[in-house]
Amino acid sequence: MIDLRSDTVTRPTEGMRRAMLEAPVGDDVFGEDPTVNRLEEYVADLLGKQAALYAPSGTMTNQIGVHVSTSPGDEVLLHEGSHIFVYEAGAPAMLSGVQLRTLSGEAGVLDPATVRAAVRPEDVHFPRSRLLCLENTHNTAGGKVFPLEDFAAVAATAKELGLEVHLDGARLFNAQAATGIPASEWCAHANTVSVCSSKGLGAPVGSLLAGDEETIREARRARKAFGGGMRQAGIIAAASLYAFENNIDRLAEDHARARNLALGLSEAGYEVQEPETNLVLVAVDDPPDFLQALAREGVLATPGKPGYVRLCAHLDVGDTEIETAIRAAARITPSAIER
Ligand code: TLP
Repeated sequence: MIDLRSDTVTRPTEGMRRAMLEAPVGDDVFGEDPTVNRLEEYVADLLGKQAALYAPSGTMTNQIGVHVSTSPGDEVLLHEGSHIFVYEAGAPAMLSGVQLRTLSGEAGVLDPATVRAAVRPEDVHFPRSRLLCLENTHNTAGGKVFPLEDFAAVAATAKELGLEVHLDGARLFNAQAATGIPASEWCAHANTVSVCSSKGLGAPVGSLLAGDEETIREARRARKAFGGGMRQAGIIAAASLYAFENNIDRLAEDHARARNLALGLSEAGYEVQEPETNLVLVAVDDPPDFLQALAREGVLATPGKPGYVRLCAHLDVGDTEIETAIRAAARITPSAIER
């Protein structure tokens, strides 16, 4: 089976496993795990933030980000296709008692006018608009980069209107690899940033929330409350540290493979959205049916935005697997069937 469902399916490499085996550990709830502490410092530095907090998942770091910037009853503005809205099981309502207000925007981008129009005036009837969540790269848009200038402009509007900004940067380093712009440049416009080591960077688990020291102190409390306080977590944090140290630059290889995949699929007759990073969206009439047919041909993918399936290039697939996947998909296109 060629597994193109997600970059989350990668297995730790030899070097990563060795780093895990050799990691010095302590009790991280006491702040005594040297590997976790090193990882948090490393990532804070990488993102240009004062501090960072290690947590089990991107969902948890997003939810902690939402939690530390809001109070129950507040309103959070975010794109209608954002991961926090679509894929996090209603957690903002469950864990933070906030209301989500979804906004539209091309390719996952929100513009300043849309945000300005959505922010509520001060009035006893209205919820308080408190937080804007942005996502880069944008998953349901097909791994699109949020252009830095647009990001800075919408974040500036949010701040002017008294909102905080949270960046879901689960695949932020893909944006860095695609543009050559350091991840920290986007982070400079956000109060909190969530990044994942378990996506394209290839760690088995682990995300970090970065921000200023006071926010991260609060975040540490929220992590405990959400059940994410871990003990000798250095064992897994070592994999994340290895991922950040070794696997950022190679993301460009995934992007090249995603481009090849897109090209091969469009040559086979598919309507394919041109990838900017490692995600490829393919339009199909009946996504569940198509995914089953593709699986019968030995390739796994997932549903994408409505009417699309998503295929993902990652650390565990090489050029051969991409070629095989193209041939498998070509066998099930209507044009291939007619021939
Ligand atoms: N996304 C997963 C699925 O949940 C859809 C994937 O396969 O793409 N933010 C973004 C933008 C994400 O894409 C994801 C994972 C997360 C947050 C959540 O990360 P985890 O899975 O660690 O909770």
